[in-house]
Amino acid sequence: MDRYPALPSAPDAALTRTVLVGVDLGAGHSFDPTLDELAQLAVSAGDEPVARLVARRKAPDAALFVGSGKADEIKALVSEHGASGVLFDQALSPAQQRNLERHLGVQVADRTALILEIFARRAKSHEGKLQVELARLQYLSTRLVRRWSHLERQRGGAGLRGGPGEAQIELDRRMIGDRIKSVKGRLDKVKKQHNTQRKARAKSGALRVSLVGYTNAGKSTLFNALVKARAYAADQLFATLDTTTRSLYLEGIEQSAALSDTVGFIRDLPHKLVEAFRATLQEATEADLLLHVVDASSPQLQAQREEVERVLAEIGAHDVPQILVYNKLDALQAQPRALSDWIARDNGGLAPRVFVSAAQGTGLEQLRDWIARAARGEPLSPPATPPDEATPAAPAIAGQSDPSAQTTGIA
Ligand SMILES: Nc1nc2c(ncn2[C@@H]2O[C@H](COP(=O)(O)OP(=O)(O)OP(=O)(O)O)[C@@H](O)[C@H]2O)c(=O)[nH]1
Ligand SMILES: [Mg+2]
Repeated sequence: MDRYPALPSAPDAALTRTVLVGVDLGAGHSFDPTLDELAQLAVSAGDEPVARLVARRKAPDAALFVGSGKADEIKALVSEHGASGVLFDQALSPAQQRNLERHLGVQVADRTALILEIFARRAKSHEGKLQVELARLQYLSTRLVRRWSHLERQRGGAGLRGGPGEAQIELDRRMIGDRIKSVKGRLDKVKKQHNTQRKARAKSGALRVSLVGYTNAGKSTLFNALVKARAYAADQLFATLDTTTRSLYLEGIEQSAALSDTVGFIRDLPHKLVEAFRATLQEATEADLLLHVVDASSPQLQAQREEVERVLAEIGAHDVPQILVYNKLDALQAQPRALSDWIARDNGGLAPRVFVSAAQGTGLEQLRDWIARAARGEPLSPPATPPDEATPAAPAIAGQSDPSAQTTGIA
C-alpha cells in the first residue's frame, strides 16, 4: 500500500524529505515531545526527517487536526525545508488527512500508516506478507476509501486525483471485502501448517522460550548471541517481522530449549495489526518462558516495558513466566550495582532480571543459567527465606526500591 495513496509513488526515488508533527492532547493521550521515535520510524520507512514541530491542543480540530495557525506554521516549515511529506505522530481521520494535504500541498500520513508501511516492506515470509496484507485491507476498510492506487490501476487507471464517486467507493469496499476473505482463507491454511509444526515442537518436550520486547531493544542481537545464528539485526524499527526458531543447547543440564525471535512491539501498535499478527504473536502466548528484552539505555525504558506488558496482556501472554533481560549494558553511563536481581512486574510478582550486552556477549552465562533453571522446572521466584547459594549472583530483592536505580537512573 502506498502510505500516501493520493500521489503516485516512486519506490526507489530519493528519500522523501519529511516534516514531523506531534500534538499534545493532554492526559490520556500518548505524546512524545522529542518525536524521536517518529523520526526513527520515518527513517525505517526510508524518509528523511528535516524538521520537527510540536503543538498543544485540548482537542483535535475536526478539519485539520491542528489549528489553522499551526497548519500555516507547518506549511512554512515545508517550504523552508523543501519537504514533500508531513508525518503526524497521532492518528488522523481520513478527512483530516485529505484536508491537510489540500492545505499543505504535500503528502500527509500518520503514525499508523507509517507502521503499516514498514511492516509491508519488512514482511518476508508467505505468512508475514499475508498478515500485513490483511492488516492493510482491514485498515483501509474502516476508512472511507477514496483513492487506492492499486485498485485504481486494476480498474484501468481512473484518475488518482479527484476522489471517486460513491459508486466507486462502494466498489472499492466490495473489492476490499472480497480480498479480506481470500487473504483470511489463505492465512488459515498457513496457520494450520504452523500449528502442526508448533505441536511437534511442544511434543518434543523442549522448553519453548520466546524473545519479546519493544522494537530495537536488541532481541535479534541477543538471539544471535545465544544460538550463534545470523538473524537480521539492525538499527531499524521492526527489523524482524517473521518468527525464527532455533535450538538453544543448555550445557550443564544436557537439554535444548527452542528459542524464538519475533516481531517487536511499539506504542500505539495499530490494533488491526495486532489482530492480523495474532498468529505470530501467539508464539509468545504458547511459550513456557519469555525473555523480555529491554533497552536499558533508553530514556523511555519504563514506558516501553509497560507497553510490552500491555500487549502481552492483550494477547493473553501476561502470565507466562518472564525473565527481564536489561540489554545494552555497554551503553549505560553508570553500571548497575548488581548484574542480576529481582524486579517487580505489574502483575504483582517478582521476576529475575539480568543485565547483559548482547552486542558484546556479556552477562549471557547468567541468562543461560536462568533458562536452564526454567528448563529444570524450577520456579522463577525469589526464595521465601533469606537467599542462599541457590540464588544467582546478587540476591537483592529489587523492584519497588531498585538498588540499581540510584546508580543508573533506570528501572
Ligand atoms: N550498544 C549496544 N547496542 C546493541 C546491543 N544489542 C543490540 N544493539 C543494537 O540495537 C539495535 C537493534 O538491535 P536488534 O537486535 O535488531 O533489535 P530487535 O529488538 O531485534 O529489533 P526489531 O526486530 O526491530 O524489533 C542494533 O543497532 C543493534 O546493534 C547491545 O548490547 N549494546
Ligand atoms: Mg529483531
